[in-house]
Amino acid sequence: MMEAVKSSSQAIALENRHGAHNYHPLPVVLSRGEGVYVWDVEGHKYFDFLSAYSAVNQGHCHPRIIQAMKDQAETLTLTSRAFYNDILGVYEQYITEYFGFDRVLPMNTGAEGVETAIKICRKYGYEKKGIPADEAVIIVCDNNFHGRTTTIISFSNDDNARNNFGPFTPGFVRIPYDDVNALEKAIAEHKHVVGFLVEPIQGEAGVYTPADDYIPKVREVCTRHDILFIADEIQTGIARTGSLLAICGNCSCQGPCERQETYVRPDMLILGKAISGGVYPVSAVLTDDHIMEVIKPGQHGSTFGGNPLACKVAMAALDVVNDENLAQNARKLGETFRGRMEKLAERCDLVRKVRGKGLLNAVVVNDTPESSTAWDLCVKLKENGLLAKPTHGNIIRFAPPLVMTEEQLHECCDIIEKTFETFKP
Ligand code: IF1
Repeated sequence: MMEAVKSSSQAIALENRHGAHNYHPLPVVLSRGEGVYVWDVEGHKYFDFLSAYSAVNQGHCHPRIIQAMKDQAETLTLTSRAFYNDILGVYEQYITEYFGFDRVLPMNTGAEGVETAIKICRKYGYEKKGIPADEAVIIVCDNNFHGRTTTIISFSNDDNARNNFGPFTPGFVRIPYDDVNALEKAIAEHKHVVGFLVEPIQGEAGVYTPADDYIPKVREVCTRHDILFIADEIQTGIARTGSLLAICGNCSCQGPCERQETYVRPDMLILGKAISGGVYPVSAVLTDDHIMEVIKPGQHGSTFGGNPLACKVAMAALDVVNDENLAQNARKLGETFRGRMEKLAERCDLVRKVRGKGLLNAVVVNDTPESSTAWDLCVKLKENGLLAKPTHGNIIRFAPPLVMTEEQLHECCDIIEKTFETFKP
């Protein structure tokens, strides 16, 4: 058994020597997490304002989720789908009722969930709509982020994510985000459109929140043209934006949604990240019988997909979302956060713009995307006890765990304001 590291610098040296350099982390080495806090190897305490890219919505090491994991881990972790087990069916009923769909296909990572949705959508087009073989087209948006598999980066316009990974998967058309006319036009111009894959808020692009009527109009257009509306809620779902799902609009129901008038129901819903509270890789594609039935035995799956451990963890994590009213807390604290950041913008030139929904927010720093200002600000924030990281260039994403209290949020705003107002480039 290898020895634990004794210092942050030792941990960094080990990663630099033995690991792929596929990330450029902030210079902090975390060794413990609890609720909204994380600690580094030397014992310094920080507020976590990234939540592992919105996977730790329920807070680090939530006791109910950890206990569920421990109990199942001591019982049965993985059977593969070669056999039944006594947990998967219970989970499938739980999650389909929780989100209001007939069926779920359980996977592990978000990208696997997106790939699964793409495969189901294409197969539905061929087998139910008579689209000619290999002619299916799925429409996506500029500046999308849906994962990093070869097919998914095939429809990315982020050079960093796709350069030198070709050849790419065909069958995708990209249109401007938040532009329903562009969707209509793409449908008119391409004969065999089978689906539209979209993030209700574009996270990695810099927390772009579209017009309030964008998603409802997408729903209307997809219905009118009999095209599957596929919502990628991997980052925006699970209460992050102040309702159970970002496509819930402004209702604050804790789900399962009573189909309030502001709820827009997609044909396929893709979930990941906080579906497990960041404790275990869990993703899911939810849809209805007439779509999911195109998948027959042996046509899709994965070794770990729907394993008993994942199912137990996910049920506990989703219980926490409901029982602790995380969507309502995210909505309330998000308004407080944006209010304070907007006041900061009035007195601090460094803040160009604040945007977001619930506790998925971003501050656009008043400098060029090529500048290191956003990064330098995040290093200062770390020194002041708060961890956040730029998305692209000059945009800092602020996304704390949804269990944060009002008092803790104000303490974090104090840190952010102090850091911005004393920043020396
Ligand atoms: C990284 C951020 C990126 C996602 C949406 C699918 C996936 C993600 C809307 C894939 C994953 C993660 C991946 C991670 C950084 C983070 C991220 F936006 F959340 F910040 F990259 F854009 N759909 N997002 O956000 O899920 O396979 O990762 O489980 O790759 O650097 P995954």
